[in-house]
Amino acid sequence: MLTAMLLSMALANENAQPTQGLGANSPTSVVRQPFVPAKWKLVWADEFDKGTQPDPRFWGYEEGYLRNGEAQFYTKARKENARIENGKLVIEARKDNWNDHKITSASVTTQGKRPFLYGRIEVRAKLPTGRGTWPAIWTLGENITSVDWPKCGEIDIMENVGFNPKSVHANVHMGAYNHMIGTGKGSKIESETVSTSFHTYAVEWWPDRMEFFFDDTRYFSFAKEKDDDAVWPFHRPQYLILNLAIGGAWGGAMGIDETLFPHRFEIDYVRYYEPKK
Ligand SMILES: [Ca+2]
Repeated sequence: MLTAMLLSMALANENAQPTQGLGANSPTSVVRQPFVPAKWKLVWADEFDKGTQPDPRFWGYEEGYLRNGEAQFYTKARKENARIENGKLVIEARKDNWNDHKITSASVTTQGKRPFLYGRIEVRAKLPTGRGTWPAIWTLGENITSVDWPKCGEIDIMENVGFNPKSVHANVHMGAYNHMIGTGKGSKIESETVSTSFHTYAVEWWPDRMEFFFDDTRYFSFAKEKDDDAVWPFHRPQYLILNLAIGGAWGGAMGIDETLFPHRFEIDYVRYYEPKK
């Protein structure tokens, strides 16, 4: 259903579809700003420590070939591509020719199940690496079904591409600012250990701004200019997406190393906090 919707959107609107970061760069100050638990109240979390597959109360699946000309087929509720293992959500991209789809992977989302509006969304994860990988932690507006992309707004909490494995990207997209028209807003930070260690990727979303974190470092901020959906659609709920794409417009810009499969994107938890009053 979602596949058909996104495909029809793509056809009706050429390339106007969620395509995530694509490397915008906006000036922003980089500051150390450790998380202070006393200032926040945990209101929801998935620690991925129960069951064998993502909890269907909170998570659904995108299915099919969706966007950006990516090489993977996203499967629905297939353990080989998305499973709970050792307290982690493992999203695995495989070259397994399942149902004649050469490369399979998963994209799990909270669409219609767990909306987010303001607060801190924090995801602890270890990224895959290798040419062609494109893991992401991001959100889209729940109203995408009525207003389409980019008007629904998109928050890219983390994107990384395997041919440039040290760079962690944060971006936002909306009607007035998005990469399709060369006005994307975002920034990046460098790390040597995103594929060897777990790190925390977070956005702190306020009614007038967003701040993006890699561990204890704030490396991108985006402020609301005015009350106008074109520049700030972020007064409405968004849903979270965790996916591992292979190839595509950005991830595949330097090709795909097909000798490296399977690739694993491991997510230790998702935690959602509201600021204490
Ligand atoms: Ca966990």
